[in-house]
Amino acid sequence: MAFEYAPAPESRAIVDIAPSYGLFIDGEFRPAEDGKVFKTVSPSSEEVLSEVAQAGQSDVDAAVRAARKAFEKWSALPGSERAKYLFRIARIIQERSRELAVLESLDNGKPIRESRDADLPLVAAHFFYYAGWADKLSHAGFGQDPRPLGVAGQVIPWNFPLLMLAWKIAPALACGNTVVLKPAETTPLSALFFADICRQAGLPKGVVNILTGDGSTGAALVAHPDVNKVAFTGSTEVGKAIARTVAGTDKKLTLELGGKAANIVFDDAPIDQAVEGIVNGIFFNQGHVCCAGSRLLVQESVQDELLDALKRRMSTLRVGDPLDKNTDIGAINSAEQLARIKSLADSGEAEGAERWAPSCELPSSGYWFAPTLFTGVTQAHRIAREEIFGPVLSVLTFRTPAEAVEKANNTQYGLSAGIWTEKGSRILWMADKLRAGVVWANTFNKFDPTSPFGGYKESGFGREGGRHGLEAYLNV
Ligand code: TAP
Repeated sequence: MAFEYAPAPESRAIVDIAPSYGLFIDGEFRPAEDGKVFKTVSPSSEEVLSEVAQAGQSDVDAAVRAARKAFEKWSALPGSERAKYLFRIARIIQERSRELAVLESLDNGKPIRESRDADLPLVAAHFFYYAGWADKLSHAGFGQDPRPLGVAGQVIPWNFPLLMLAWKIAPALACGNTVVLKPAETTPLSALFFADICRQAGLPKGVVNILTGDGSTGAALVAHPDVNKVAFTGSTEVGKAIARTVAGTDKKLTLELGGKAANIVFDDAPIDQAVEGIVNGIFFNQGHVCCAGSRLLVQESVQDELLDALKRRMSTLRVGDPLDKNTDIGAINSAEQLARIKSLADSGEAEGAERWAPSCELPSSGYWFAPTLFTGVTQAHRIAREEIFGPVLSVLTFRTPAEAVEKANNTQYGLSAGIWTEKGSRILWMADKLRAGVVWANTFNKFDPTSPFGGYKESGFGREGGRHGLEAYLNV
């Protein structure tokens, strides 16, 4: 039986969403030059939240011009002055974090517990962290006089809208660059609220420009001849197209693309702890996570015990209203993404894997997918090879550590991996052998602004976060 979706009214009142928003160019909100707009919809209710300007080529030109003009003064400011603006932005984000968390949950569909306790604290932490670097760049190990690159064109996805914005904008500004950022079409609102925060912080005009729009806006931005640096997070397919656009130019490029992480459980791992890590690894943010632990590799001898415990735990997960603090799994971000998840899950069954999901009621409107696991998965199955980007776990088994490494590395991707074992020496041996940018041991999905993040193989190149994250925005 489906139930009617009723958003928690008291949380909804915390955020004031305007009926329409313009582009943020040169410190002002303005309509697109050709007047085009698109609607942004809440994936949990299908309610239209607002109408947003769709930037065309002339708007991209205007934003890049504004960023170029602002670059002259911004890059000449002492680092300690740039730091003051970044600290101010970080503090305003903290002050407005309840409002931003509700906004993010409405526009993206993620549970409020995650936007409140994970996304927003990390967003503020990122600005604090890079504010601290702004006056210490000559001590960052990149020579005595590292220089900013100029105008950064940044394109981000919908899974962590404000956090991906922070990963891109904070290091760029700390290093003295100016920015034109395009958020994803389905989650434009938190970037527009961030534009308002830039004004509140008194950030000079043109240092940050926000262009809402679809893929064509992103394509025009990365191809713009006066952009010096391109930073992209999203699908491997679009990342490859961007790499082709940028090839042969002097633009610096970083790509954060897809993943198909192995979460590897050995027979000596504490089962309850591992189950929590598996659940967090694949069901956090509805599985819309590039480093999601979407392939569970379990040692054959503990397979039955682990799967029993995992199914029991999955049966307790609550799917539903993102604004309800008891919700574990929110809405799938868009109808398109839901269709993609359904089609890949169907392929799992068609190819002979066994599908299991706890019985759970899904709301009657909005986009939803129950937490699902597949057993009897082989490495040839599409659900073991392709990024599903949804709450779907594929279970494979192994007998020896060498076999676990071989299976974990048998993917086009190389973003992250998890290991669950009591043996420290095995953790170190595995971490050395796994071709993944991040390897978590006895934990998963742990993020910190001080720690560099990025991939091997088709998961992209360049690092974001930490001291390494500065290099992408400096001439070193
Ligand atoms: P993408 O299409 O790659 O979208 C990412 C960003 O790039 C969005 O802002 C998008 O705009 C923009 N974009 C689209 N086409 C572009 C182009 N030709 N040039 C420049 N920018 C362009 O990802 P998606 O459609 O949101 O998701 C598709 C799949 O990508 C997912 O199923 C998932 O597997 C993967 N994905 C991975 C990640 C990470 S973090 N690795 C994040 C998101 C998605 P619009 O939103 O307006 O199209």
